[in-house]
Amino acid sequence: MARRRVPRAAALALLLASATACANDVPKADWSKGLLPEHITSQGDIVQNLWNGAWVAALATGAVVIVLIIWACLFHVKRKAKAELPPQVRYNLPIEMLYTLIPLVMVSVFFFFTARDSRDLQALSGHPDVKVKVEAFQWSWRFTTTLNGKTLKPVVGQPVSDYKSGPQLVLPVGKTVEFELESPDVIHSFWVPAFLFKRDVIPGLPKDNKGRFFEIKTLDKPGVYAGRCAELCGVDHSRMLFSVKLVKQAEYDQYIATQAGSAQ
Ligand SMILES: [Cu+2]
Repeated sequence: MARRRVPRAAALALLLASATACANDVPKADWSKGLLPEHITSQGDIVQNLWNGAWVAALATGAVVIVLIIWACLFHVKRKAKAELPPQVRYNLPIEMLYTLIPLVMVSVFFFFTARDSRDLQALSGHPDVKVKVEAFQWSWRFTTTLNGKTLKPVVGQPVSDYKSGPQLVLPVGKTVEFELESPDVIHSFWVPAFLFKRDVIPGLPKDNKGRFFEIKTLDKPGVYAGRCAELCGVDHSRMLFSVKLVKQAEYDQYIATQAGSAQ
């Protein structure tokens, strides 16, 4: 029996190793951020705060409920000697109003913060520093950058198994970027986990539909960040990978200069 266990353990180790090798584009979940990955946009601050607040509220509610359960178990058990019913509280108006009002207040508080934050996350300044048109197709991405009235040559990708070899969108730090999403075929979803945000790319949305647009302000966190399609869109959906590279302004100017020859 002992002899059979060794290969099984080895096989499990191999499986785990290959599973983690596939998942190299998954950002590290950070306990200090409530298991969210580190974010690279100022909109990410909003999401992080909403997430933290929701956890605090949920844990506080949980704590109150657990204390009430323990209190009821300890001090309101039916004594064996007394067979009669304890005092009943049916049709007790104040208590029934309390049952209704407390959840109503809790849901309203959640609703208020969610509505306020989704409004802020969808806000468009109308004058972004950089505009990026994102075309999602089966099964990759085409990024077309426009800044200062100039449109650069599109970056077009193809299905890949490593996000680093997928199409790369280069963006400057500390700038506002407006995204416009378009799909010629099926529904995709544009997801950069480090944005703490994703948006479905729905074919056939009218040109002025707000669902096509969103805006971010990049933080000063240069690096290469993974992106993917988050809506099952066909056979090569899982290979619809790309990357976002955040660079300092000087490096971005250089990048633009190398693209200038091909600018339209
Ligand atoms: Cu897709």
